[in-house]
Amino acid sequence: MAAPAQTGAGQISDRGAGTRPCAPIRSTCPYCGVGCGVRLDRDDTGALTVTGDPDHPANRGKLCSKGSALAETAGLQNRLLAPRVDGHDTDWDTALQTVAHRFERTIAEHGPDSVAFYASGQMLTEDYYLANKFMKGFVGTANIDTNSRLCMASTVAGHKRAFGTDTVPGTYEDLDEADLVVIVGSNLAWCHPILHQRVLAAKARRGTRTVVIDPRRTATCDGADLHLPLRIGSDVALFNGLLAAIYEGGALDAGYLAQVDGFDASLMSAMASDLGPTGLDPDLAASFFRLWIRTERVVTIFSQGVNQSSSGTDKVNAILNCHIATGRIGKPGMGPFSVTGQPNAMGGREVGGLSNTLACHLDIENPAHRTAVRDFWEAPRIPDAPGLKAVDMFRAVADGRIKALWIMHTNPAVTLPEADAVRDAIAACPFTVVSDITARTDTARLADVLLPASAWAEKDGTVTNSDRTISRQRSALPAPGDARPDWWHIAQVARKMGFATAFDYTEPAEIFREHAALSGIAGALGRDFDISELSDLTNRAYDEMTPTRWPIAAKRGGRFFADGRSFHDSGRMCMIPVRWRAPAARQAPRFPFRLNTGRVRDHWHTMTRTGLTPRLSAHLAEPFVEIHPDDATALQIAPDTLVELTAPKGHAVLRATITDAVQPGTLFAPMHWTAETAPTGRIDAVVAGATDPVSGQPESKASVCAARAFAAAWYGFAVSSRPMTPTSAYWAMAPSGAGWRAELAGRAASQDWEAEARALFDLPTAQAQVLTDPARGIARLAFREGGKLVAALFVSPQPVGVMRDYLAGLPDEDVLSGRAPLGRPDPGPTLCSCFGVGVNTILSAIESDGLMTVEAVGAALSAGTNCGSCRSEIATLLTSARVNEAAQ
Ligand SMILES: Nc1nc2c(c(=O)[nH]1)N[C@H]1C(S)=C(S)[C@@H](COP(=O)(O)OP(=O)(O)OC[C@H]3O[C@@H](n4cnc5c(=O)[nH]c(N)nc54)[C@H](O)[C@@H]3O)O[C@H]1N2
Ligand SMILES: Nc1nc2c(c(=O)[nH]1)N[C@H]1C(S)=C(S)[C@@H](COP(=O)(O)OP(=O)(O)OC[C@H]3O[C@@H](n4cnc5c(=O)[nH]c(N)nc54)[C@H](O)[C@@H]3O)O[C@H]1N2
Ligand code: SF4
Ligand SMILES: [Mo]
Repeated sequence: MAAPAQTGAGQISDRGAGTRPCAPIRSTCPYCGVGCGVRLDRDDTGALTVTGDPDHPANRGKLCSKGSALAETAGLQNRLLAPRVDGHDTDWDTALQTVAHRFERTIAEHGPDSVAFYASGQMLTEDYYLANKFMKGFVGTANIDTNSRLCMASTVAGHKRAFGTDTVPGTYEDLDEADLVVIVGSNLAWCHPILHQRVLAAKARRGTRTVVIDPRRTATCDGADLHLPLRIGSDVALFNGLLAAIYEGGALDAGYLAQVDGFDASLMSAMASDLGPTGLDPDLAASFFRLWIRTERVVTIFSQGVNQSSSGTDKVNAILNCHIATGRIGKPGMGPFSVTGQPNAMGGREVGGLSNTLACHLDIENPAHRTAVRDFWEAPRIPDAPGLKAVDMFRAVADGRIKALWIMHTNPAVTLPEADAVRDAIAACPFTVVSDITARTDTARLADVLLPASAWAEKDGTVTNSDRTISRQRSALPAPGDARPDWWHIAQVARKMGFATAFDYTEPAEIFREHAALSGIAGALGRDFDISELSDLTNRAYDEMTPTRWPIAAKRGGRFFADGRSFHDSGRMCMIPVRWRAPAARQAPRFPFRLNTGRVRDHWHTMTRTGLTPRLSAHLAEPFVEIHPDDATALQIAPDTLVELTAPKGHAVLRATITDAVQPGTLFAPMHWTAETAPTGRIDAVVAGATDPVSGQPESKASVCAARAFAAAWYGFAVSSRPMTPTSAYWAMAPSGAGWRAELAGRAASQDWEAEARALFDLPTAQAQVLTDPARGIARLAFREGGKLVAALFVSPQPVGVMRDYLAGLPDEDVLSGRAPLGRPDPGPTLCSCFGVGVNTILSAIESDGLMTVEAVGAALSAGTNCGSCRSEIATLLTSARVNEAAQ
């Protein structure tokens, strides 16, 4: 089978002048922090192809399912093409003047702390640097925070406590050279797929052992040597147990410890700790400890299961303590390794985008650092105390302390905890500016001023990935309409506010040079982040820059901490005594469930890009909640029905996925759905706003809620060649190859399904074929225009049992039966999105051809042979097929 097309349609014809075929351009994937290199090719029709860059050190040519589908998301669908003020398109000058004027007036009347900027780990370093310079240096407030507060803040705080700076010691090569890789609170297989494949390749090549520590059984557990399903929030107890075992097992590194502060207190705390809170079988924990103790080369990967917790910073230090105590840090094949989520989460840390950091890993509370930055920027002022952290920032918006707000490259009305309150706060804010590539987001819909941003393939800059490698993003397409890069939005507003000299940039290279020069000052002040070698890059050298990891090898051997020296004033490493605390929200009879949240394989956050492609939407097409079979039975929740979650501050309705992958009493729901795609699927409406006391990071994985069956009087499945306008109590809509598909449900059945359907599809006159059985509550309707099927609706009192993937293709056949003509099999939900292979197809091939391995499935069906992101799910199907066979 040929490789799937990776060509995006329709980008060029509407982009006007400047479009021409070009030599392959090297750039970086705009999704996760792995930071894979991509090659962008444009043919003479202007169509874009995106392939992996074989020369990039992060991925050596590979891409995961999201990266492989990039070209399909580079079109103009949903793009915001002109600035808008109060809902009306306008010119840039008017929009910029409006923003500058309102910001100036608010500052004049209420002081600089009455304005705020909410930025994003997806902004390029140049954009981010400028946002920080603008707010901290020129507006004069530290009220700039970023969605990295929801993502990396606990790691930043943990690193600073241990190392004196926010330094990630790991490199990707460590994963190739480790003998043990421990994966804590990270679904690496779905969220950092190319790194996961790297770990699996090392396993196949040299027998690397892997351990997964996650309360859920995830795709990452497949093939792991051990899975420790600890209780949510109990990691500190587990790693304290490990530290005690390290001590008892004689695995301390006395030489390294000679340069460490805090060992005795940390050990005492660890010895006083017990494994009770983890709920783990002591033998299982003991085998993990033994493996860790006897394996010198151990890398501990961690991400949101660690960070997004009210004890997130302590979890980070509990992990770091074990590596420091054994001296297993900063040497080949060993070290703690926080993997970053967003493509430029690391760059955001370098520019100091958080409200409690300055720039280049300098500290806002350090007078010498402040003076150095102020002098460098020639800034009129610089705040001497941290500003508001994300959750508090939006509380300040709600209570009126913040009166003007600029949101760039993030969608807080969906992704912050207590999202309904956040949405209402933004709506009530006297002045909100949103810079986005589309107006169709929950946040953009609330903006007073909308500024159109150039998208990923249209702009230039740099990003830094999880292992500190700085890579270029390069433009391959002209920006459509009036879209402009984010740095330009900021520079223009700053200029109009009277800061013309300080924001007199014409291109990103100038900003990058300035950032690199400032890092030299930070380096001279003893900081880790010093890329001043790059401060005199010519424009051409910047254009041609190849991936560069800091510390730049020549200077410090490319590594940190192997020598036991830290960036604390004392130069000593710090172990931090930590004690387990329960998650902030307590389970109670009214809210008996603990709610865990996270990601799915093929979607990126609020889906403004991945949601455009049918291929990526076919893997999981609607919001769902994983619930344990015992709980489902107790609550009389049947498979595929809907579940209603209620929490003190919000509620959600989601499809039930009954599975023992989650523990009894816990639920898992993904974070991706929005008012645009499934209004009751906004899971952050249910998530409480508790935060970590040190980092301010929200506890996105341990809220409490109640669950019950949603009382649906009817369920519906609809397909249409055009977007639909559902109004039912529950709906979720996704693109399909031929148009759109939607799942629907309501509390009361309609008396007139034809009228309902005509309104849903906006087909007042199309020819209808209707089959209803009011007694059984069944209705099936098909609509044709010019004889061609354009829409269909299937209604039933139970979850609708039709062949969804067949119907989604809007076949020109009699579809009222809901099934393909006899003999044509139903492929089922897509598992391999590259080759469009469904679950049923794979299962029947396993059964009929006796396939035993992922490779055999690949050889028979191609599934899993391109990006490989679905390989662990194929392995799970193979296992379950074997289990079924054994049971028969
Ligand atoms: N497909 C996809 N990939 C992505 C993203 C995306 O949206 N989609 N987003 C990117 C971003 S910004 C980020 S931050 C990363 C996030 O990457 P991950 O951190 O891997 O993703 P999550 O699914 O948020 O959470 C990881 C796991 O933490 C577990 N967990 C929950 N509570 C606990 C706990 O108390 N202890 C432990 N040990 N584990 C726990 C959850 O069960 C979950 O499996 O992914 C990046 N990559
Ligand atoms: N319950 C729960 N909540 C979570 C999490 C969780 O695990 N559970 N994870 C948290 C984490 S780790 C993260 S990182 C956040 C992510 O949450 P967000 O950052 O809020 O989500 P995104 O969908 O990535 O939002 C990015 C926005 O930028 C827009 N955009 C795309 N390209 C550009 C561009 O070039 N310029 C501009 N200006 N805009 C652009 C997109 O259209 C979109 O609206 O969510 C957090 N929220
Ligand atoms: S792993 Fe996938 S999403 Fe992450 S950077 Fe690579 S291709 Fe992009
Ligand atoms: Mo993130």
